[in-house]
Amino acid sequence: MAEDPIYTLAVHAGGDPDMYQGSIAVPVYQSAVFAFPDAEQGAAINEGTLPGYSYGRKGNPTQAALEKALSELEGGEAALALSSGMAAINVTLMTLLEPGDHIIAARCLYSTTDSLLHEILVPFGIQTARVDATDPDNLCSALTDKTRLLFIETPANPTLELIDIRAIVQFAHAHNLKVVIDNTFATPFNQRPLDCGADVVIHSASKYLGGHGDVIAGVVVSTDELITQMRWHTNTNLGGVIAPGTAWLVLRGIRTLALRMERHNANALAVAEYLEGHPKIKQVHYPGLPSHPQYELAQRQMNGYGGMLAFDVGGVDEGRRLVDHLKLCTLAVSLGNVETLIQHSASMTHAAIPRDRRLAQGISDGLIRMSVGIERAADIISDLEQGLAQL
Ligand code: LCS
Repeated sequence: MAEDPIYTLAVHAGGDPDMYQGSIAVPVYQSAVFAFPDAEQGAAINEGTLPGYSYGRKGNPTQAALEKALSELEGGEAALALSSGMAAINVTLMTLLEPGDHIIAARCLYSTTDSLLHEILVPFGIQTARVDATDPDNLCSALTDKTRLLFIETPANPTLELIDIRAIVQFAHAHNLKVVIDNTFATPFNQRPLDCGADVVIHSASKYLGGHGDVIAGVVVSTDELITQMRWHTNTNLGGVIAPGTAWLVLRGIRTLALRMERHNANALAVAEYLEGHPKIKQVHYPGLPSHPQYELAQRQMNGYGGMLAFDVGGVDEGRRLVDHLKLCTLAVSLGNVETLIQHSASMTHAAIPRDRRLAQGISDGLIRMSVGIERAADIISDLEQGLAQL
């Protein structure tokens, strides 16, 4: 793994001291608007046919540096950085869909993505079918003549369910559908969906890319053609632009992505193995454990298994009691911070989903989701040990 080019790429991608008067850190271009050289070039820059900057909603040099870094890390042609992960999902869907269209999505998704699909998009004439996409054969039964895209998280939030990207790409492309993968949990350190044939990769950059829990940001990586459409058409109208200072923080976070992910991966595996041996834990969900039902797929599809895991302590009461007794692990939603964060999905991130639908997604009452940080693994484990002793 230490031989992976991403170790060098993460440190240098998007930077170019020659472009910024020798500045090794990309400067924060805190400017809302850019002067045109003349009328003819101004008109061309403004409509995106000539490289350059016009108005901050369409781009900014700090944002461009972040986008270049992300497209290189994910192996895409281009990227668009946005104000949040949800903005990235919205811009993608609004670019690829029109009223009357149909989406097939995996059964387990981040709860706000779930409500976007089932509440916000429905009045605009877009319907979504949810399927257990762990078996690609299930996609067939959900297909309609209006289906335009497949939307997948792998690993999924919060159950760590995996989807075989190559298998769903094969199905999708045979039916002329686009494949959109939310790669937030894995990061390009652990998984590169575009290399597996996916059309669009999305991130909540609020998580591992930023890495320090101090930004809300998002990104889409895809082809030049799609990103151009998203930047100059969809997002120019939607307005989910990333702030220059936020773009700078995400780029700064990316510089240590490889090192952080290496440590997140190692710590999460150690915590998962500890939990699996604990008598009060019913089940541990971690793609790096041989007990994960898709362990073989994880080995094929991922370079590392990530910093996220989930485990079941039985019921809602046990779940809430455990998180209340932890001292080092911070009780908070979100994920991908350097600190270990822990939360009870049924009463927190996924509380908005009705119980029967939540259970059908594999999110049991006692499911605890943990974003394992980069602290000393033994300290995280001893905090869990004392917390579990209270149950
Ligand atoms: N995609 C995934 C997989 C996510 O986990 C999240 C946020 C988003 C998209 C949305 O990104 P945002 O707009 O927040 O940047 N996940 C959260 C979670 O599990 N707890 O709090 C936020």
